[in-house]
Amino acid sequence: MTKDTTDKIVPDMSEMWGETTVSRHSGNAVRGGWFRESRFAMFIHWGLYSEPAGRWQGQSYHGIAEWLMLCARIPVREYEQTAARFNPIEFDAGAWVELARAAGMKYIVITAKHHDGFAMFKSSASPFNIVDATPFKRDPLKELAEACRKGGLKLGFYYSQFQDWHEPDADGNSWDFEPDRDFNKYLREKAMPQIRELLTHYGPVALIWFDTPGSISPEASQELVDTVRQLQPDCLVNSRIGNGLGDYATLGDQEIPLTAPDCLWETVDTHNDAWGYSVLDHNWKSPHELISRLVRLVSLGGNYMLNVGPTGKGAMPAESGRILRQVGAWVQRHAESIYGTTRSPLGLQAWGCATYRLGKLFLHVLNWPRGGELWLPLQAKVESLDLPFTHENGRLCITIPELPPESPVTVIELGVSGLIEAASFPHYLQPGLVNKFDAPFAALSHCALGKRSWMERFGDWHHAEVIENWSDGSTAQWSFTALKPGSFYLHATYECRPDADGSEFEMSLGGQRWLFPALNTGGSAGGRVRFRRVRLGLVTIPVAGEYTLAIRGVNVKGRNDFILQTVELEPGDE
Ligand code: JFZ
Repeated sequence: MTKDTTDKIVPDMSEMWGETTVSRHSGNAVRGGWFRESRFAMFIHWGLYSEPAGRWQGQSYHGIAEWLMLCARIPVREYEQTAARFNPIEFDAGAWVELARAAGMKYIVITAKHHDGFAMFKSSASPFNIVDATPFKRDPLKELAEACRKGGLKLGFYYSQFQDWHEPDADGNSWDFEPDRDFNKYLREKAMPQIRELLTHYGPVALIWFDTPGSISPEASQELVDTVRQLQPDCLVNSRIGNGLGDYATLGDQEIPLTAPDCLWETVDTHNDAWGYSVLDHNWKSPHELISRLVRLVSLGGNYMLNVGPTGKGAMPAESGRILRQVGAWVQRHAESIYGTTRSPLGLQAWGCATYRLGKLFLHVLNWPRGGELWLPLQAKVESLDLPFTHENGRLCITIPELPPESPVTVIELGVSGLIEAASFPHYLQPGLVNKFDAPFAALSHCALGKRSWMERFGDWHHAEVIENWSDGSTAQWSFTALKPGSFYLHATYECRPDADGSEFEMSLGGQRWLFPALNTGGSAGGRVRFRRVRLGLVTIPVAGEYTLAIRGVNVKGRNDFILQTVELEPGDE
């Protein structure tokens, strides 16, 4: 049996979950040095919920498994009994650290206490902890801290400061407890003492990863930050502490943005769809996909923290090990292109992206072009490159083999001197590839850039940057340089809810222009955005040169029922 828990239980999740603003005090840059260098980290969601792993009393709870207690509305007294059968005898801190190292990860952040309120460490502030409440009796965070120290990795702790479903005075549990609460009582009696324990008993703590600040008060956030500062001045705090008090920004879960914030930041991601271990989740991402996500973030100056969910027995799922080792083998080979690199002056290209360190660009070819040529706009002087190339008028054309020489992702190293011109967009129409024109890079008039976030399964977030607020006369346009003539299929990816069905738009490119209708892509069930990629027609680029691709609203129906995510030009005549 399946229960759809997506819209019924927590209608206003996004309010609970958002918070990406950070404090700008000058200490961040210095204390965050190691963070910027590291680039790649392991996130571990492990707790009582790992034991039931998405199933409760014969029912399935698809989605993020660490929310089981809420999704199944399990009474505290019943949930507590899970502790009696939580005995993770296969837990081996050394093996986890070895895996993180093999994956090329530089630090680990583990759930010390998630929303269910169960402490994965010995705590005098609450007996609801792994040492006092389970047959296991060991403190895994102690063992992990020791293994990290030996293995040369930094360690940070996830701590749910606002939600604690075990406590009547914290936020989150509406099925056991009354709405009137004394949050300060919980803060003083559990959260603060436990954070103090974490910062005094486990050696140097690299960061505390707070989460779901919800409506936590500025005073409470500040008190938490002050406590961290007082006990471990070098310990970083992420933006989900709330109220803009973090040292660095945590973007939306699993968010691979097209543009980057101007501060220290990270994205946390899953290698399947859940954080905590779920027997229902087999949707593993491929090493190619994970490497693509890593290098796209690194090219924008961000960190990538990739999650694994060990089982209730304390074992890493076999798939996690296999996938992480494959990613790691690649990362180790290309270490120079990842660690310590800074935001790339070259923006996202049709073929992939670049990472950057002084004097070097690393071209990560995520989509291998057919036809033997890879183009990029580059004003700097090319000092070294192992492949044949031509470089004229700021246009670099590299001759590449028919097939990618390396798997999962080929990297081309480019030695450069002089200032590299920031050439993020307009970009080149790369021959032999699908060329994407994304929302944030469009010049807009009478429409606006917006963002949509929604859950597919429960808690499994997706994000899209879109062009919204269309009306008659609204225009989105992208300028680009075509290097060769050719024919291309034009595609648009949009959501068109029923009220906007049949809205008319005009596309124009070069001398060609025609009208097309937007076609109903369906309602938005459970707040989900349902995009469709539609082929609009065949267009011709008659000669090499500068072009503008424009989409204009002609007869737009509905009130913001049409949103456009991307248009694409796909080679049509090969
Ligand atoms: C939170 C937790 O609720 C979840 O269990 C997990 O620990 C995850 C890493 O963090 O979930 C979030 C938080 C923020 C967003 C989405 C899910 N967000 O802003 O998109």
